[in-house]
Amino acid sequence: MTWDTITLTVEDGVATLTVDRPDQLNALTVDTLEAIEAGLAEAAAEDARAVVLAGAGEKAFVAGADISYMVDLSTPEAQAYAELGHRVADTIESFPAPVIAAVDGYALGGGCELALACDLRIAADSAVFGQTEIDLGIIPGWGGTQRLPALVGDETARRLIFLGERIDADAAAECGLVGEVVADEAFDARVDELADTLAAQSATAMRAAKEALNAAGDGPTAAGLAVERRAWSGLFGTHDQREGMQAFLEKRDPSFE
Ligand code: DAK
Repeated sequence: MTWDTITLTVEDGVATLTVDRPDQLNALTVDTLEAIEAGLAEAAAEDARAVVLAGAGEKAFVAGADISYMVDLSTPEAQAYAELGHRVADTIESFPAPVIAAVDGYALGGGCELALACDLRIAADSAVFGQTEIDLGIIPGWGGTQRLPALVGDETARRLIFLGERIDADAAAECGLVGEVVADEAFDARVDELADTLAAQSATAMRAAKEALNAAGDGPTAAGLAVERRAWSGLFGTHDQREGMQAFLEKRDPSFE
């Protein structure tokens, strides 16, 4: 199968799914989210024993949801987009093998949330993380309000979400957002090694371990995710959402109410 916005390879049990819109820093459109969903289904059909999620190009893992797509969304359209996004996150979380976010470059907004939905996060030392939605007059809408505090604690999650701070890979490791930081030049080899190691384990035990860990209770709850979806969609059509996104597209600072 081929898609315009992702590539998928499966080799020796390792599926590598690469978001492939480097000119837009791999920002996520509806097409991209649908392609990720289809790519994961294909990886499962090929019995992948580990999945690597990556971004094409030198600059970004994923620089967020596509702002030019979101700028004019109405609340019902935002709701439909949110449903799709949450379905993709569910697909990652319920994938029957571990999924690694290989973060090389920017992981901002929805890009950071995409990484949060994965089982493990590994970062190149030039990676940059952030839940920067507040700068656009919105909030994380793809599980960030639920998964981030579970990983980094409530105080740090509030700082990241309220301030839209961008943090480097070492700071991300320090707060528990990533498990491992690797020098840029050694990054691809280390990602391969980690994926191969996971793929060499018992797939049955791995699936059981993932299922049990997912049920441990410190992950996102359905109720929490529903509150987030509602709050996120409700911001579409507000002055600040329109202004925040228009300002990004016009490369100027926003003027919020
Ligand atoms: N959307 C659309 N285009 C983007 C983009 C984005 N998120 N990020 C970058 N681009 C585009 C830029 O507009 C530019 O396009 P041209 O001007 O060349 O046409 C091109 O990529 C290169 O970017 P820059 O010229 O800005 O490159 P710089 O190196 O100067 O800066 C940057 C890189 C990553 C610091 C900067 O591009 C930036 O700040 N980008 C925006 C990052 C951001 O705010 N991300 C959060 C977006 S809000 C959900 C799904 C997702 C979400 C929520 C819900 N569901 C489905 C429920 C999340 C929302 C978000 O992610």
